Amino acid sequence: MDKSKFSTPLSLRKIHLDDSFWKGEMELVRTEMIPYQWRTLNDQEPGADPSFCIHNFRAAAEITREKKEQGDAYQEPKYTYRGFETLPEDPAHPDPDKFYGFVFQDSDLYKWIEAAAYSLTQHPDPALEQTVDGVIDLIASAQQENGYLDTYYIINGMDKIFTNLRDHHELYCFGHLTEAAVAYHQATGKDTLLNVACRFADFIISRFGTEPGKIAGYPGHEIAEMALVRLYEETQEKKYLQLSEYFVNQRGTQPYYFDQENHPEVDQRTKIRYAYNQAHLPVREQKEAVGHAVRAMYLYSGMTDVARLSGDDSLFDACRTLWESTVREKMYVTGGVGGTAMGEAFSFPFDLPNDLAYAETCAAIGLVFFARRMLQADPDSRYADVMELALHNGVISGMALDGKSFFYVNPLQVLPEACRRDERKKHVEPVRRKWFGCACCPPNLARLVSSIGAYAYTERENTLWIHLYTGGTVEKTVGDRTVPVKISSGFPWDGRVDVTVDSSEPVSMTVAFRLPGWCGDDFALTGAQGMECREEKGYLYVTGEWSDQTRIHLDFPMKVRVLQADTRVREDAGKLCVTRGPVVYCLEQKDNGENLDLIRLKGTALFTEERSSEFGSEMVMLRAQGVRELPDESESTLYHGYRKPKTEPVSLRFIPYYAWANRGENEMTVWVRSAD
Ligand code: FUB
Ligand code: ZN
Repeated sequence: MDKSKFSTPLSLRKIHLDDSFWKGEMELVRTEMIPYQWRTLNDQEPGADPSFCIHNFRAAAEITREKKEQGDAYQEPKYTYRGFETLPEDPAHPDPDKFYGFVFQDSDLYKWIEAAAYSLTQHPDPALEQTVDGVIDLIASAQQENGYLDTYYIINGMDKIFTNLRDHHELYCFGHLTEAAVAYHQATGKDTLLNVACRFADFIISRFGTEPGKIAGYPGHEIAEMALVRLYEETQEKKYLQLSEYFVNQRGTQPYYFDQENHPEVDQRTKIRYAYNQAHLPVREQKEAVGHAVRAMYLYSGMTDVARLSGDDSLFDACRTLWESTVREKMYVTGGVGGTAMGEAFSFPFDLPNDLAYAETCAAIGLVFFARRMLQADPDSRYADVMELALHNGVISGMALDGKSFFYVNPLQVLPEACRRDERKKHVEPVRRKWFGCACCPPNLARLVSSIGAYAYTERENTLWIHLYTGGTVEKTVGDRTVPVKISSGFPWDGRVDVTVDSSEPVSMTVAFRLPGWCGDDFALTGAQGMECREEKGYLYVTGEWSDQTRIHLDFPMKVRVLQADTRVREDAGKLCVTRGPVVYCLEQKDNGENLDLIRLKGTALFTEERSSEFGSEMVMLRAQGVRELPDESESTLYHGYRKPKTEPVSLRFIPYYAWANRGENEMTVWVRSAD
């Protein structure tokens, strides 16, 4: 690894976004999703599946209070398994002392706090901050004296904590707690939640490890690995990095830890599927992205962090291999990952069914985490290309344009009738839902979108990397000076970018501009006279004296690109996908009539662009001529002898994939049959 290229995201407090696209998405999170999700966490949103999240924290806080009051006299309830998801008999009248929802319900609140924290860095909001402070006090009051914090076990019985790492999610909830704590500390300087996270982390350190008497396990659902790295970076306490290293290095070693656990409550007939948890091999020996896709993405992200901070080449080699496996064999053209609903998992290489896709929103989000971390360790624009792709397609397809409903699964082809009548597609929904019993995706979207600046730019000493052309002002620290760097762009609809610096005094620095893969070498740079320009791994490094006289202009032409898949992707054989810049397009029935599979398009078709505000904010829609195969009315049988199909010309309208299903239930397809 070349440590001189390592970079870190800038503090969000130094980034002030103002572009119409991502700032618009962030505003949606701030004005709609954060208040909406707060109501759902409190079970106050009519028509949304109940969450019971705040309910559980209240119940746990009450137990913790009683325990403190009663001391040794307190009688701990004996743990009895009541199901992976527990629901009250009467949802309107939950028992105030009981735990409800999935075992990992706590994580939804932590993700919401994280989203609120990022939002506060961009838009101070005393009322929101007061709400967050209040719920942080509730969380802190639920924490046990020894630092343990997971409402599921606090309520159901502490005698079985850390006994089912494979399926229960204490370390996952800890990870989300930690991410929220760091984010809130960075946003507000307040440390109540950070102290809660540190106390829980210290308790975990006291219980985990390979020494006799300790638990030689690791998380069944990863995230603690990357969260601990953030905790280390925030507190500079090496022990947190060491715990993360331990979790990474211990995974998949023999004897398999999950075999040693007792899983009385889960299906004993199924042999443990180690790969589901990425625990089939030590991580350095893993060559293929496998198992539950969100877990995989979170693990690989944590591995990449650990590799960078420990300068571990063998670990980074494994990250590279797993990256290649993910993006060369197992990623949808939308940046979605997870080809099968069975285990919410990766399928085998090139198995990427469009209509059966899982492509969970959280998995695409995880791919963004992984990509940013790869970029931090190795600034190569191929990682940023994937990050940009996932963000503009498979991630934000997870939320409605009004921010009020969500997809968990992001298919690339939908026939609404199949969603209703085909058991194999029961995970696919033709319209977004207001909320989910398992609501991992909506608050994950909120936290990612509201921290987009941390993905757009990273820095090291006097170098600022621009990975995404998100418009705004970035306060770059150069020596003892703060230099406002202004980026103006019309991305993702317009590829022109202007960069200026607000400093009358020249400042010596480098700005590294990503050269997007989708425009190849077809870009133009002006305004860099007198600067040193050097291209490396898809970045253009412009070094020199920057001042308010500097006007860099870049033009990345956004031409329509018609893509074909690798021939090994059987599902896409003979099909085409329309893209423009980072945006993937689809056909919807609303614009193109039903039976989208009868439509054909030439790879050389000419496209016209249509700027439309039909969906609220402005988007570029695309139009092209295609043909539609006509039903042969002379035939009455299901099969008939070959006859050249009759076709009629048809004017096709493509809309951005992320905007689909915002006009009610209808057919949709990303891949269109080729007419060539
Ligand atoms: O297990 C926690 C979350 O719930 C996972 O990340 C999602 O895939 C869903 O299963
Ligand atoms: Zn999810």
